[in-house]
Formats: sequence, structure tokens, C-alpha cells
Amino acid sequence: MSRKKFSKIKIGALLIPLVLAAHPNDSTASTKTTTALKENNSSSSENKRTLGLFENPIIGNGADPWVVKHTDGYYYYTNTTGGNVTIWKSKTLSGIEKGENKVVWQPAANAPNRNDIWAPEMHFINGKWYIYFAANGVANNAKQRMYVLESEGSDPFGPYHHPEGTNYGQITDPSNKWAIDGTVLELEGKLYFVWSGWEGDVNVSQRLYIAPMSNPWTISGERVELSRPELPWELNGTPTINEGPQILKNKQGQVFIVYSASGSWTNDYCLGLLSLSGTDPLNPEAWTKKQEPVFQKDPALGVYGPGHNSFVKSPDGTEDWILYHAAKWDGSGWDRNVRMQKFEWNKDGTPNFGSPVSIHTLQPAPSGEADGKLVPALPGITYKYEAEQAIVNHVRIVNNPAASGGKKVGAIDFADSFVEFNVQVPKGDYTLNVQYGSGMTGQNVSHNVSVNRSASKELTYFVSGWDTWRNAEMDVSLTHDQNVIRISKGKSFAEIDSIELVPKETTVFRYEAEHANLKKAEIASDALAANYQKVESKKDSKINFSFSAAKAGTYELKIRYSANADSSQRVTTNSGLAGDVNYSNTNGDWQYTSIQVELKEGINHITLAKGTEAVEIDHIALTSNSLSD
Ligand SMILES: [Ca+2]
Ligand SMILES: [Ca+2]
Repeated sequence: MSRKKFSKIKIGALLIPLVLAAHPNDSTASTKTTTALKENNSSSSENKRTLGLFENPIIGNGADPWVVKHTDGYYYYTNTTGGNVTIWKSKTLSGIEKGENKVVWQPAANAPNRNDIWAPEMHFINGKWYIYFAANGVANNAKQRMYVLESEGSDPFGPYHHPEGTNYGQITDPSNKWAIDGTVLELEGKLYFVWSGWEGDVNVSQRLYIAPMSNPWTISGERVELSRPELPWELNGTPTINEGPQILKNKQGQVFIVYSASGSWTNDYCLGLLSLSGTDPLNPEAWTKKQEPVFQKDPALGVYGPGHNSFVKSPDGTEDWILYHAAKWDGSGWDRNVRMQKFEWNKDGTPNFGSPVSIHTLQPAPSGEADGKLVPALPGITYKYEAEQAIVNHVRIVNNPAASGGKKVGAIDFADSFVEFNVQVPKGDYTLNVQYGSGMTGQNVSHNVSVNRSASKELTYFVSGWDTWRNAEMDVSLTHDQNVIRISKGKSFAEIDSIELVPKETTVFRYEAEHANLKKAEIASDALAANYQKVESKKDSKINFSFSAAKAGTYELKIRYSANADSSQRVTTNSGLAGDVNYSNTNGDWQYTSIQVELKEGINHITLAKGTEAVEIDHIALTSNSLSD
């Protein structure tokens, strides 16, 4: 963290609120998991449960994520910490970072595996846990080798020791060359070790190797090379790299290795795919490399260097998810955080990871984390202010590509440090969202917030790593024509990116098409769409929004769309046909069209279907006419 220089009081004019009416930058997630409109008192017998949303990153600071779903109903997660093996435990994937955690192993003082402890993986084999990791003992990364730990019982939290008869748990083939990122393939009752290594003793190219195992801590045969960097997308960075092999099996039992290619410090780090035909993974001829990467950067969405992943099922077992790390920003190199998204399967049985979603995209939580399928309402209007444009004292304004507006306020480190926002919004009650970042691991972190010079209240923060922006929220009443919100130093240290004010009495609600129930329609990324995603709707597509309305009445339904031809879609609500909406040819730009709909109190359904041409739908917004009159 930086806490050196500071600026004098910067006299700012009254800030003009940035009114975000369903704007792409409208990150209105006030918490990590949001839910739909509040439950109402409808006596409807329909299911009123809600779909949870979450926002990446799930781990604010970290790389080489590994997660496993255990029979006890918990996920166990680990990633590279460098100096030990730490395990997190959580009922949900989106909640891993806040889960219970424990350092389950630390190296002995002079052990050959005490430095550069990288990419641990946990495998449950024959009733015990085995943790594989790479390390060296001489602060010399050329000595990196693979090691294994064994649990004494079946508790993932240990205790652990090196398996008897091993040399500090080292697991190697006879060549004993440089080795990292080891993983285990179980196939037809046999075990195989798969890892990334050097052919010789010089670091020119990391290749993928496989060897048979006689038990979880012993390699029982020569290594066989499965892949080396050779295609253009594998060759970015020097030395050239294939690493992070991960086993993936489809429903039919076919085996894939998904691996990371190109330099892990580059924007071009990406995932490649090897497919096994037959059942002999030791035969290199049985593996086919896909000629294109299967997951890669998306600069339009600000995603760089996505790679080194693991795979896991949703809590209810119905969905496949990929966890991966990515650079925090363009060129941030090894400054990374951990993200996740759902993936699908192609008709040929290969995995379809799609493209990495924006870090600002709210995604439906894994199936089973939340209870149901109502489309969550997002506020239609929020007011956003950048901290770097506020009045500040004894702080430092710093460029930061991960922050909105490209700047953050840091060094809020002194008794007289503050960031003060002058806000002019309609009088009323608001949720104040503070976008903060803190890397003060192990400390209680907070800021003090005062509104209109009243006594300040403490706003506590969750430590998630520097330059990963999180939301903390607080209720505020803004009763003046101009209101002053001052944020000053609290406990320990944190930085601020921006604040948002969300009216409590929201009259416009937004529902993203990508969160609706879709038939014959695809979700796609789009940097200009709200939530950075849209739905590609075809003639036979159906987009069904289920949501809860607090009041019966006539509503204006606005639809944000993009089209390359004039067309229409049929709008139906609970009560039947509402009418057709017409879409004009927007030449790919986003526009609104609207129609009046009658809604009842409680659960409602709105369906867009029977298109006359393809059209892209971003979201719908509902405004109660009775409220706005
Ligand atoms: Ca900012
Ligand atoms: Ca959208």
C-alpha cells in the first residue's frame, strides 16, 4: 500500500451526479449476493423464491485456484499462498472467501520444500486427502519439484504429514526434472500423475507430462510428454509455457486435459484443450490438441490473462463451473484475482467455456446456492460519484486501471484524512454503497462516515486484497438540497474508488435479459450492454421474466434492444396478450421501445416471443405509472 505523499485540500465544485439509468457501468450490486424485489404479501401459491446473483472476483487476491466438492456438502478451496498450504471451507462457491480457513501445513525450517510453494491441489483418494504442490528448498526456482501431503484421517483440515517412506513427500519420475502443477487422473481404477516440467535442466519450455502411479504418493514409471508449446497462442512470453493441467470428464466419461498456455505474467495467458481417445492416457498418440484456445482474454470487457483453472459442480450437482484466475487489469502480470462462471458442453462432447465475463457482470449464483428462479430486480436509477473527484484532504489520488474512472483515493491514513462528497439528489432514504479496497490481511478495517456533519458511523470492510473493489453499504437519509457525505480514516487502512447512492423508494426496476428464463436463446458478452451481457433472440426464442411487483397497476415496460432489421416480438403477461412491440433497425446500436402492461400484486410473468426477425435484448425496465403520476 502507498502512504507517502498527500494532496492539499482540493476545492471541488458541487459534483454532478452521474445518473445511471441502466447504463453499462451501472454496477448496482450492493452486496456480493443480491436478491430479487422484496417478498410481498401476495397469497399466491406460486413459488416466490429468488435467484441469487454474485459478482466476480470470488477471491480478491489469489492465483491457481483449486476447489473440490466433498461428500460432507462443503467446498474445499486452496490457492497459491507461497509460504504454506491454506484451505478454505464453504457451503457455497460464491462465499469461499468468507469461509472458515486454516493453514494445514507449513514447511520445516530447512526442508527442501520450503520456498515458492505453488498451486496446491487436494485430492480425496481411498478415504484420505492428498495435497500436491510444487516447492523448492534453496530459494532457487530451478529446483522446483512436486511434493505430496497425506491426511491422517478423512478431515480435509488435517492434520497432514508427508507419506511414510518419502523424502519430504517428493513425488517424481526417474528423470527428477523441474516439475510444477501436478494433478491426478483416475481412470479405470488406475492413477496417473500429470504435471508441467522441463525436458532438461534449462528453462526454455514447460511441457505437459504424464506417468503411471502405483499409489497416491508414488510415480511408478517413466514420464511421457503429452504437449509442448507450439501453436502461436501458446508461444507468447519466454520461456514458452504449457502448465496447469486439469482433468475434466464429460458425462460419457471421455477425458480431457485443460491446460494453461503462454506466459502466466502476460495478458495472453489462456486455456487449451487435449482430448483423449480410448483408455490409455500414457499413449501420446491418443491425445489430440485443439488448434485454438478454449478460453482467452477479452480486452473489450477488460479481461486479461484468464487461466490456471479448476472445475467443480454447483451445490445441487446440475451445473458445471470453472474457477480461474485473471490479471486484475491490462498488464498487471502476477497481480491476479480469482473468478468463476458456469460452462456448457458442445454437441461433440467437448467443453464450451464461452468467453470470460466482465468482472462487473452480475451472474446467477450456482444452482442450489439460492433457492429459486425469480429474475432479480436491479434499481433502475443510481447516483455514482468518483472519489477522485470529491473534496479530499491529506490523501493521495492514484491512477489505477482496476478502479472506475481509472483513479482511486489512497493514503487515507491520518486523523485528518478525508474524502468528502457533495451530493445533490432527490430528498429521501438511500443505500450508500462505498466501493473500497483493502489488503490489510488479518486486521479489522473500516472507515468513518458522516452525513451532513452529523456524528460519524463506522463502516466496516472485508479484506479482499488491494485493487479488488468491494461494496460496503450503509443506510443514509439525505434530507438537504445539498448533502455532504464525508468518509474519513477508521481502523487500519483502506482505499476508495467511488460511492453510489441507490434510492430506497425506487420506482424503476431493471431486469436483465441474461437473468431471465431462456428458450432457444443465447447469452453473449457485450461491452455496451447493461451488466455487460445481452440475449441473442431468434424467431423461435422465448425470454421469460418472472418477478415480484409490490403493487397492481399499469406499468410502462421498456425494452432495450439492438437490431439489424425491422421486426417485432409478442409480449404476453400473466393475463395474456399485452401486444406486439416493434423493433426498428438500429444498425446494431442500443435503443428502447416500450409498451404498457397490466401487472398484479405479487408474482408476474412477462414473456417476449414469436419474433419476426433476430433481435438482441439487453434488459427490460418497469416503471409504475401510478407512482410516477
Ligand atoms: Ca474512481
Ligand atoms: Ca444485459
